[in-house]
Amino acid sequence: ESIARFLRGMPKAELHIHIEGSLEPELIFRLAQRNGVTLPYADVESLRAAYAFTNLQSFLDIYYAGASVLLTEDDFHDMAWAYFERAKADNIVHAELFFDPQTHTDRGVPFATVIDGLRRAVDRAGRELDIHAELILCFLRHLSEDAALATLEQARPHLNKFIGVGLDSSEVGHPPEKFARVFAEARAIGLRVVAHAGEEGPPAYIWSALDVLGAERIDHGVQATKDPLLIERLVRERIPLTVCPLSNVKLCVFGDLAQHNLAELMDLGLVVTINSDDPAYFGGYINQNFLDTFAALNLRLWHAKQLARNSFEAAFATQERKAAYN
Ligand code: ES4
Ligand code: ZN
Repeated sequence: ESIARFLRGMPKAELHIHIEGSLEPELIFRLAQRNGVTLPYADVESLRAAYAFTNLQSFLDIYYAGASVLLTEDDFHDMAWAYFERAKADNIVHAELFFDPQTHTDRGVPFATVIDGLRRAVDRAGRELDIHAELILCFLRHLSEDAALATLEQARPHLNKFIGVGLDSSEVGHPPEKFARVFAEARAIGLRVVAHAGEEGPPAYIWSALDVLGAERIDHGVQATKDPLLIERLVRERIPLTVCPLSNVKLCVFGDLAQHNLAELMDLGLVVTINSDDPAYFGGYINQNFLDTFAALNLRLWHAKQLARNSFEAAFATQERKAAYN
């Protein structure tokens, strides 16, 4: 119907996409073959059949296995380019891509191979698709802060190639405070700061992402509704939440989309955005997230317009660029 057509066609920014989570099973197998990597799955169908998750960790185990086929600069380019072609089809005009260098450097892939392959696709997307994209380096929170500090050192020669840092991977048991020093260092360099918080973890992790890490946006943040004082803070400071509805259902944060609190968060006055997180694993790209969420929660045209506006407000872009988007 008409709302669906509006959602598909409206220009939007995507602010929460793990580029390794855009690796489709077909591309995983093609890269495995190209690189002589053996996968613990016989074919695309049996890999896809393993995509039945019960929580964040059950997903991450398979997500890191999938990323093991990425070895060369071309592999990183091809992965990101496939995402940009999907993004164009969904009318994304601005995208901020998370990447997880430690997943690759810990396998012996040089940092430069990862970021140069991704940058080649980012620059090409600007030229050929008119999509403005940026990279955000995420530290893996299940690893040590020293490992994160070493990664930031490896990134220093490449500071012109990414705009910020984030924090992802296994949340519970790895609070933001664990990474206080590395985020202080990143802020001192002038990098933008985001963090996953309140996906499975408690509201206290959202507080410390803000107060200890200096996060300017919260990735997920859906647990915030458990803490009215925190909601008040997020509203007052216009801290955006990058919400990923299909992800939350696939990882059993909500029983189904009808139970998702996205509409409640919007009604409370939060700057909410809709994003795809790991689209190859969670059942769809950004427009699928919009369409399914709007159907399940019976959202209206004003929600659509608000969500698009929010995505540009929350973006790390110059005021000039944002004005051109709106
Ligand atoms: C992730 Cl859904 C999610 N949560 C935390 N870390 C991640 N890395 C990739 N996807
Ligand atoms: Zn995420």
